[in-house]
Amino acid sequence: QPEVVTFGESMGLMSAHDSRGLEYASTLHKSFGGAESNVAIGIARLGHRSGWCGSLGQDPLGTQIYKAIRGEGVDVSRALLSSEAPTGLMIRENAYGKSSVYYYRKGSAASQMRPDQLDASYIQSARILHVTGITAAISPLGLACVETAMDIARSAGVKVCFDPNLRLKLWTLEEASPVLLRLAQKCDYFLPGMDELRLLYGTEDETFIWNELSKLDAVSIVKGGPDLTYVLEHGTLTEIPYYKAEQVIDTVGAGDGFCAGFITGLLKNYSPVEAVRLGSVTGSMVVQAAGDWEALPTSAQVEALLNHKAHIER
Ligand code: KDG
Repeated sequence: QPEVVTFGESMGLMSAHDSRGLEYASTLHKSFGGAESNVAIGIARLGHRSGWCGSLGQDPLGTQIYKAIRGEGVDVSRALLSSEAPTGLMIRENAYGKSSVYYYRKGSAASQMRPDQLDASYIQSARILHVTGITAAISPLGLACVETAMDIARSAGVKVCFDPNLRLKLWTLEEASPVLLRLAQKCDYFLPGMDELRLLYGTEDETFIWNELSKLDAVSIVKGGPDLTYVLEHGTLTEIPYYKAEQVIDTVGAGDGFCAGFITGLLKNYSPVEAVRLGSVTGSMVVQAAGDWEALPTSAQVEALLNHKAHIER
């Protein structure tokens, strides 16, 4: 039985490595991504039991993703393989110094997942449910799944972590902000970035933002940029410097790596502030290699880094 349950859309991820962008690339690198499966993989690598129960298409991309997530030690016993809809796809390019992603996920299996397909007892027997605003953005059914899962968890005393993960290529800010701010009221740990909060609350005024956050039941963990994370808990604001990455290769997935470390800290009964410290170490390790989840560290790698163990090359 997993300690953490999560679900959301995992998709094929193709990356174009031509500096002129996707239009000119003749080959693509194939992997997969998905914020929630990234978090589930991160938690499993850190030695805790996670379960991912999203929906994939019964197609080559879907079966590859299913096997890869399972191969990482994540429980996929409740994951769905739909014969009616395909696995979603995203293509990333890095052109002229700018990274962009193109989504091909309308009508995907994940966007058609229904709340009645969630196994309530699976969620109820976890310690933590982790959900993100991406699932809320992909379809009305996705939003219904998120709200249903949050309600199931909260009424069973399961803690809810919510990362708004604002994706303006999936919905407009006008659509997203009332929904994401409503979901923020239903969680125990709210994990936005300050940049997202400025957009969601429609203001640059941080005093106003902190005041709004203090009205939530949740502990807010706010990523304040590359150097700093804030924890707002019962009206007390703590600033935690971000663990510095040795080199930055690919920042995508850093937020998920942070969530994986933070949630693992909660499972170890750390305080939110201590859990954020672990999250900042795992988040900073993810950016040191390419890929959304490939560089998520194991607990041994985290320990070696924190204990300054010398690297033996051969
Ligand atoms: O957080 C990384 C994710 O953005 C990525 O893996 C893909 O879930 C994803 C999305 O919808 O953008």
